[in-house]
Amino acid sequence: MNFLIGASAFSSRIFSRKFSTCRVLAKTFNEPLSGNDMPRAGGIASMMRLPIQTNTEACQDIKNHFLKLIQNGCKPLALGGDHTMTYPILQAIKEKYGPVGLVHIDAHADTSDTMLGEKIAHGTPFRRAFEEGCLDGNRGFRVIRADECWHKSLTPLMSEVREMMGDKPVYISFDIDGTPEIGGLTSIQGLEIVRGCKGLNIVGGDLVEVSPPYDTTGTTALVGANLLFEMLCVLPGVKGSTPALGPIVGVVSPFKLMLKI
Ligand SMILES: [Mn+2]
Repeated sequence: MNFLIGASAFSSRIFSRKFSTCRVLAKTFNEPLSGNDMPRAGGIASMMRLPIQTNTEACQDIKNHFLKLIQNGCKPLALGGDHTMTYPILQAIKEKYGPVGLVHIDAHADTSDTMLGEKIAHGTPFRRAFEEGCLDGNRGFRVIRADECWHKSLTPLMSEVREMMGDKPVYISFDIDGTPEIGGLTSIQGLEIVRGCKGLNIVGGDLVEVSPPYDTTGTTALVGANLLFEMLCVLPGVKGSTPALGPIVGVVSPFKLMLKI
C-alpha cells in the first residue's frame, strides 16, 4: 500500500515531471549570486526508479547508487519524494567525507526514534543518521523554530550558520513539506537560507517532499525547482561563467517507495 502521510510513493515521479517543466520556467542565470551565466552542471537526470520494495531495501539501493555517484567527486543534488531518502544519501556521503554538518530546513525535526513502528521512515532520517555517525555533532546542534523567523530576514541567521559550519563538509536538506503545516517560511526566506549557504563546503543536498496531491496548481513544484536551482548556484566553485565544473555537479532524483507492501 502507499503511505500517504508524507509525499506519496507516486509523488517523486510526478514531481520529476513537474520539475522538468518548471526548470524551463526557472531562471537560466542567477544574477545576485553568479552574474548572467548559467552555472555549469553535469546534468539534470532522473537516475533511479526503484521497484516496489521495503524501506530497508530502498535505502540500500539509494545508498549504493549514491556511493557510485560521489566516488568520482560528483556533488549530488537530489529531489523527492519522501524525506527518508536523505538517510541513505548521508550514509553514502559519510563514506567519502566522514561526518558532515547539516543545514536542515523542515516543518518537523524528523528525529523520531520510530514512526508507526518503523525505524526507517520520513520522520526518523536524522536520528538514524546521527546514530550512525553520519552527522558531525562536534559543531553543535541548533534548532530555530519557524515562529522565531516570522517577519524577519534570515540573512543574519545564515551568517551565524556559516560561522558554525566553518569550512568542513556540509549537506543541505530542504523539506518543502508534504505534511502540510501553517506558519512556515516564505519563499523569500527560503531564498535567503539557500543563498546564505554560499561559501559553505557543500558536498550534497536535496529538496524533498513535494507532494502533487497537495500541489494542485504546481506552485510547490515551481518553488522547489527554483530552490534546487539556487542550491546548484551556491555549490563550491560555481561562478556562473566559469566552465571549470564540467561533470562534477549533478542533480539526481532517487525515487522511493514508502513502508511495507
Ligand atoms: Mn522532513
